[in-house]
Amino acid sequence: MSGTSESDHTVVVDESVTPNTLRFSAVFNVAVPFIDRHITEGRGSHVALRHNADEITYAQLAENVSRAGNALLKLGLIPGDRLVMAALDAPMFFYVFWGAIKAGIIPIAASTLLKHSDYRYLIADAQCAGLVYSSALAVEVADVARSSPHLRIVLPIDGPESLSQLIAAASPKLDPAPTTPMTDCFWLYSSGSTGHPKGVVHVHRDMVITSERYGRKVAGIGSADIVFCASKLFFSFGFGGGMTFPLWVGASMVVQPERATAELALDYLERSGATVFFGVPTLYGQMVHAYEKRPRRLSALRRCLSAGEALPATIFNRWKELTGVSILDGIGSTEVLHIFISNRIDDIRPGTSGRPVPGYEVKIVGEDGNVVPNGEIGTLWVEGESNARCYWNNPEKSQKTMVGAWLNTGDMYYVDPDGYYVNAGRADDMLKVGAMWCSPIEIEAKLLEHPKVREAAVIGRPDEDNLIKPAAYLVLRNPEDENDTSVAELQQFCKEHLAGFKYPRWIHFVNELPKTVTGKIQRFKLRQSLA
Ligand code: 3UK
Repeated sequence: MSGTSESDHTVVVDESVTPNTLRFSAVFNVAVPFIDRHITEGRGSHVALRHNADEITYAQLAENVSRAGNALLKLGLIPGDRLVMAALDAPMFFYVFWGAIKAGIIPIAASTLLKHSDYRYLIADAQCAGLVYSSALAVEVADVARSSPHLRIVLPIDGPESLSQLIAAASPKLDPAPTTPMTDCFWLYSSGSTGHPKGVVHVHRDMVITSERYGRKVAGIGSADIVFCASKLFFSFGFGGGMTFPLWVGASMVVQPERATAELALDYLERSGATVFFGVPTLYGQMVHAYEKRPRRLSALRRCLSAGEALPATIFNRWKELTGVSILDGIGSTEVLHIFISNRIDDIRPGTSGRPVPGYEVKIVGEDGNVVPNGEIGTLWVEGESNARCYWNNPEKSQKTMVGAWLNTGDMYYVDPDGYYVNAGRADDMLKVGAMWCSPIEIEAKLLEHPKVREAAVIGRPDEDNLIKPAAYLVLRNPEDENDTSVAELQQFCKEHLAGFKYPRWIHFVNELPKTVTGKIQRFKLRQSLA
C-alpha cells in the first residue's frame, strides 16, 4: 500500500521485563498480525478453521477476509461505520468480522439469542450503517431496518443473494485501513440489572493484550493446538477462546454453530482431537454427569479453561478424576475483554479465581473507597490495557464504572491467606446463571404479571453442583393458592415468557418480604436468611 512501511501493523513483545511490555507501531490494524502475519511467517498451509468436514487454511482465511472487506466497502460502507453482525459461529463469521476490521469498519458481534425487540433496540442504539445476519435468524431481525435511520445496508450472510456471493466475487487483495492501536475496533453488548444492554467499545490493541497476556502466557495455547470452545463468539469468553487466542498463535479452531449441550461438546472433543477446551462451569457440570454415564476417549486433551461464573471445587475435582486434566478457572468480563485473574497450570487453588494475570493490576475496595485490609471482602477493581474505552452513548454509566484507568467489576472478592482471590458474589443483585447474566428484577417483573402473585423477590442460590440458580420468594394474593400446583404453574409461566435459563428453580411462599422504609425489597436480607 502506498505510504505503508514494513514496520506498520506490528507489535513487539519485550520479554526482558515483567510484566512484558507490548510495543505497537503507530499505524496499526489488528487484522494484520492476527490474519495476514501467518502468511508472511509461512503458516499459510496450516489449518485455521475446522468446520464439519471442511478445513480452511490460514491462506484461505486471509484471502476470504480480504474479499469480505472489499465486499463491505463495495456495498458502500466506509471506515468508521458500524456493522452489526447477528451471525452464528461459522467460517463466514470470521471472514465478515475480520474483513470489516481490515477495512476499518467496526463490527458489533451481537448475541444470536436475542429477540426481535432486542435487535431493534441494539441497532438503533449502535446507530449502525449495516446489518448482516445468518439466514437462520431472519425471523428475529426482520423489519428491524425501520428502527434506525442510520441503517443503509441489510443483508443475509448466507443463502441466495447474500453477502457470501459478494465475498466470492470480490478481490482477494485489500490494503489494511491505516488505523492506530487506540482506534475503535469492535464492540460487544453486555446486559445489566435494569434497562438495556450496553455497547462495550474496544480498540485495536485490546485483543492483542488479552491474547498475549492470558491466551498465550496463562492458557498456554500454541500453534500446534486444536482449540474447541463451547461458548459462542459473540460472548467475549468465546471470542477469546474460540477465535482471537488461537489466531494469535496460528493454532487450529473447531467451529460449530449449534448450542453446545454436554453430549455434543463431548462428541466434538472426542472427534476433533481437540487439545484445548474452553467451557463455562454449568457446562462442565453437565459434562461430568454425561461422562459418568458414558466415558469418552479424550486422549488429546491437555488443557481446560473455565470462566463466566465461579467454578465449584467439586466440579474441578470430578473432572480431573475423570479426564486427568485440570480446569483453570479465571474471572473475566466483556469490559476487560477477557480473563484478568486466573489459576495457573502449576498453581491451582480449586474454588478460587487464582491470582492476577501479569499485566493487570487489581484492588479490593471497601465502602469508604479505600483498599480493604487483606482477607476482608470488598469490591473488585481492575486496571489493564485491554479495558474498554467506554460504554457507547452512556456517559453516566461509563463514568461510574470506568474511573481513570480503573474499572469497577461490580464483584465482591477477598484474598485468602495464601494470596488467592475468592469470589464472594456481586455488589449488585445480578446473577450469573450458566455464565449468562440474569437480572432478578426481570424475573420478579414477570412473576408479578401472573394474577396469583402480589409481591416477588428473586435471589441466587447454589444448586446441588454448587452453581447459582434463581430462587423466588412470593407473596400470593390468595394464601389458599400456596401449593405445588401453583409452583409448577408459575415456573411454567416463566419458562414461556423468559429465556429458558431464567425460571426460578425454587419457589417459596412467604407472608411478607423484607423491605426498606421506602418499600424497596431487601434481597440481601433474603440471601442472609439462606446463609
Ligand atoms: C462473572 C465470574 C466468578 C463476574 C467473561 C471470561 O463472564 C464474562 O463476561 P461477562 O461480561 O460477565 C462478567 C462477570 O461474570 N464472572 C466471570 N468469570 C467468573 N465470577 N468466577 C469467574 N471465573 O461477575 C464478572 O464481573 O458476561 C469471562 C472472559 C470473558 C468474559 N467476557
